[in-house]
Amino acid sequence: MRLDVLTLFPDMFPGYLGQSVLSRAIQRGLVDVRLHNIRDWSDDKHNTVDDRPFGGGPGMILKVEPVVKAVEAVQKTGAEPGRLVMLTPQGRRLNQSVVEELSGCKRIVFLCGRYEGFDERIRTILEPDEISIGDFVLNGGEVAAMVVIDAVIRLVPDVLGDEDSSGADSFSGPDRRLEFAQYTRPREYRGLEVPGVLLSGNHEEIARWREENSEARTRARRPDLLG
Ligand code: 6GU
Repeated sequence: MRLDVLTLFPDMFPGYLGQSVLSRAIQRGLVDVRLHNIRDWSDDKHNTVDDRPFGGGPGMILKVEPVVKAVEAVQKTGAEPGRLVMLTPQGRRLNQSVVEELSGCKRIVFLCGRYEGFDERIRTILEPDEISIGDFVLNGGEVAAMVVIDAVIRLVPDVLGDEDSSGADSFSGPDRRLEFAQYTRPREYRGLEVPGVLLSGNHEEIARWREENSEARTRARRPDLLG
């Protein structure tokens, strides 16, 4: 899978990309991530990418020319333009269904905003798939792009080993429930014991316990998921 990120702050990404699951996926050639600085497509002598809003108001707005040029130039490289995802609190809310949908793309181009927002004509011209990671405001789309990348990459074939496959994750599978409680050694800690059934070796009973535990937790914590 090819991922391109357009941002004013490309340096926010390498630390995150260089660790754990994602760094292994990149090293194994399963994911190819390219970072692009939108400022490289500004054509005035001060490399301006933002300006004050017409009509007044606080903050700065990302300018239409450098952003449109940057996106079009990046989409022209590579075998296909790919899906353009704009990170903004006004987008559709990210959930595991959206993640699954994106994981089917061969290429995704992420457009991260900063400041108070994008010139509206960027939306009109580029018609991006706008995504929000929740009903709160971040300082920019960069962390949101990392969230989307992290969630999508888990679903790319072979990125996770069998050891930590994504099939049993919370929100995965047809029923979209929370995952059951898990335990590892020791069997007892501060008087708290691991449920005996998990030590029984009876796989049928273990499966039933997990099913019930998953349902009970979902009912207690996220009844909205049960419909
Ligand atoms: Cl995608 N961007 C920003 N700036 N804030 C957000 C967001 C995105 N999703 C939730 N809040």
